[in-house]
Amino acid sequence: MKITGAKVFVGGPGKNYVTLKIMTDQGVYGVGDATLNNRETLPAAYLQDYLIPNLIGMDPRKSEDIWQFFYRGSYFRRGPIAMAAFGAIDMALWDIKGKLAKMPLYDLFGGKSRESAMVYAHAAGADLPDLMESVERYVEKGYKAVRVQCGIPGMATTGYAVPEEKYEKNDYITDFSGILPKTEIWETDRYMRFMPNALAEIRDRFGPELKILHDVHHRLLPREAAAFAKAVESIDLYWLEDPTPAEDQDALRLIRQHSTTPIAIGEVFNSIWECNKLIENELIDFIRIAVTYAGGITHVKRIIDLAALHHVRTGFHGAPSHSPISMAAQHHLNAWAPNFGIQEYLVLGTSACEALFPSDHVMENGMIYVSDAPGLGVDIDETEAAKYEYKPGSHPIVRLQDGTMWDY
Ligand code: CS2
Ligand code: MG
Repeated sequence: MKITGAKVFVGGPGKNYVTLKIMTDQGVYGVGDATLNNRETLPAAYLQDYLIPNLIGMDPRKSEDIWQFFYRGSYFRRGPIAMAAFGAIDMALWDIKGKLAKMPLYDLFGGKSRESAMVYAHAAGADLPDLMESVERYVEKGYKAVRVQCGIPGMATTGYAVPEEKYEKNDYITDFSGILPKTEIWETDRYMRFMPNALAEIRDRFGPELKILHDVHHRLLPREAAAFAKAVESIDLYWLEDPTPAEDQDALRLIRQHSTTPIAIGEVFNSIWECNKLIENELIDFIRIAVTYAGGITHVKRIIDLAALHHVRTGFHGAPSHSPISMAAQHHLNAWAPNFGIQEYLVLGTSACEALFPSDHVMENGMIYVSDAPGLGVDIDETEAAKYEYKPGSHPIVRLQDGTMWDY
């Protein structure tokens, strides 16, 4: 069996999805997602210029050897661009494998450990009353877990809490008016004074059952993060996410020494080597890696297995940065993983997005029901894909009041 060709599509409704389709000499094909938010043309070029020419003629069933060929063979490896490109190939090869076996991927991984997987929604508000209404709407829709982000009184910009209407329109964080980023201003002191009390009010209003999550988005120093985690301990958060940038894996020890608040980290990591110490030293509770830019199913499965040994549960990244293809890969992993925790899930379900990526994966009452179709159970409609092209855009950047550059 041989790979005979591969195509890359860039574009989509309100997003620049990067989609790979791998064709074989037996008619079976597979799809993969290489979307790297705000840097989308780079994994596309990596695939087109370097990887696809090598793929032609390879046996698509050898997904492990092909993964090793690209990872070890590229010499300058790892990093988000390469890992997104390897990840897309890997997803497409697993899709082909499932179709050949006539089995959904979760069965190839070891079968379902659960019938449905819990997701969390994003509630946000310009201020606390606004946020309460947003949470209320999700609770009414049946969500069991909600991430809460709030504009901070006195802070010049509220970008930290992306307004809910933006998700529905699927334009989330990226500003497509040009390539130059807008600036947001961050003030740690105001945040530290306001947010713990706001979280306490949310807990009071919604009671003990609701799972409450909060994303600090890498904005605190390790000592501040430890103080914050300690201050919110009695609120019983499901998790506190990215309290500090985690390039310095050892710095996370300080948070652990001061608090039992569960910590979730990993959405910007691309390999096991960026989270192995965090996991082995049991400094986090949830690993936020994504199948899209962490080398696909083959590599992420290794991370899940390492995490399972250390009581770390999965909480895969699921912002609309990812197309329904990598979300499908995560639905299969979530159905199987013995150490599944929760899945982030943002409204991807616009009708235009569903037309571009048809699938039978279902989200209902805050739970995902994985599709039983062979392989990934999601496709790309090429007629729809032809309607879109790449649109330049940018994330905002963040500065402190005095102009100091900070973490987005
Ligand atoms: C966020 C992301 O979902 C999350 O937890 O941290 O939305 C993140 O801001 C984007 O993926 C960046 O592209
Ligand atoms: Mg996050």
